[in-house]
Amino acid sequence: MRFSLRCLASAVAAALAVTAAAAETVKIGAAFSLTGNAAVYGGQQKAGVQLAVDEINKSGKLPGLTLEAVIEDDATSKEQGIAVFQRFINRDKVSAIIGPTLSTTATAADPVAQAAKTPVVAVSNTAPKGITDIGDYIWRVSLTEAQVVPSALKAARAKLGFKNAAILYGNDDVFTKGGFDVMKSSLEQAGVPILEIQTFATKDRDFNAQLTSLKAKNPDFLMVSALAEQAAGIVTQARQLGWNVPIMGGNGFNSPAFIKNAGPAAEGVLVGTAWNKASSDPVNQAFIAAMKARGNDPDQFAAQAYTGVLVIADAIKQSGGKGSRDDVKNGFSKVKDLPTPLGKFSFLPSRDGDHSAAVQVVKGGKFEILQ
Ligand code: 1QQ
Repeated sequence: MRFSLRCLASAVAAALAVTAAAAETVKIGAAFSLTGNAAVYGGQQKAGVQLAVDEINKSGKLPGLTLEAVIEDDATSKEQGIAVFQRFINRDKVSAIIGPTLSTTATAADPVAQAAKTPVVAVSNTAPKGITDIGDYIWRVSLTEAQVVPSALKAARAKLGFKNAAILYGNDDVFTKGGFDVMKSSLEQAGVPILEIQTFATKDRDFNAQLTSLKAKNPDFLMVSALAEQAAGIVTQARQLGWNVPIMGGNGFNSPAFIKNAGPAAEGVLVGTAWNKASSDPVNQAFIAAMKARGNDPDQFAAQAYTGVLVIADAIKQSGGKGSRDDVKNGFSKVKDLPTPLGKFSFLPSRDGDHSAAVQVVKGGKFEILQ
């Protein structure tokens, strides 16, 4: 009796060991701004990652592997971004990291991952320079401002026919500064004279001095490079000054939180986007339906974060389905025309993402794709 019980116990133990081996866990760390100035983006990003992980685990796409997302708050801060990356690398032994939310945070945290040979997938960093050039472990799903703004500007000009422009931008943030550089060069290349350029700092909430000065030059078009919270303040204060100039924002405007905070002042504001929410592609439609079923109306940031997980899963598959850090990194270059809510996704030799972009306009309190 005792012998057979022991037999049973060891049989159970063996079975458990087989089960454990059959479902090895691959951890993905996700560092998002859940608090602080960029918190409007982080909640959507978190929901996107969770949905993708659940779907991949259910799909059997990675036989023998279970993905696990470890999601932490980067608090919209460089210091916290570094601390979270260190925990992911040393404590959680993640196979890859998604995030952090802001380019500014990434310039501080990504070098930590690069030094530890831990692959990073940026899903919302859009500063053209200073992200993927950190090193060969840093990859990016999010289109840069250089990939989105020039065509968005062209579409806006075709619609509005403006003859000159002005720019307002935040000069102490890597994304808002990088976005400004692209706006300036795009206007110059399009032969649109820039009548005035004004700046602000991330902590600013009163933009009346800059707006009054810009308004006095009477430009036909205003481009603004700002994070969502400042974007709402800028647009609201411009309209309060009685200035009805057409406004085009950079990627910071792509959050529904911008519309919510700006209210009616947001109407008509244009912004280039990496996610064509109106795309009838079944992958996009399934993504939207699945997010809505979870009570979450997705935005571009959710779609990009979701895509980040799909890209990591595909990289693991392409590299033989094991899921070590180097498997993930080596698999990235094999990701080709992957179906995602953003369209067919591949990486460029620069490790930046490659897929189509779109332009949206605020209409009736919602983003609508400009046709
Ligand atoms: C960046 C951005 C922000 C506007 C979005 C998170 O694009 O910091 O690069």
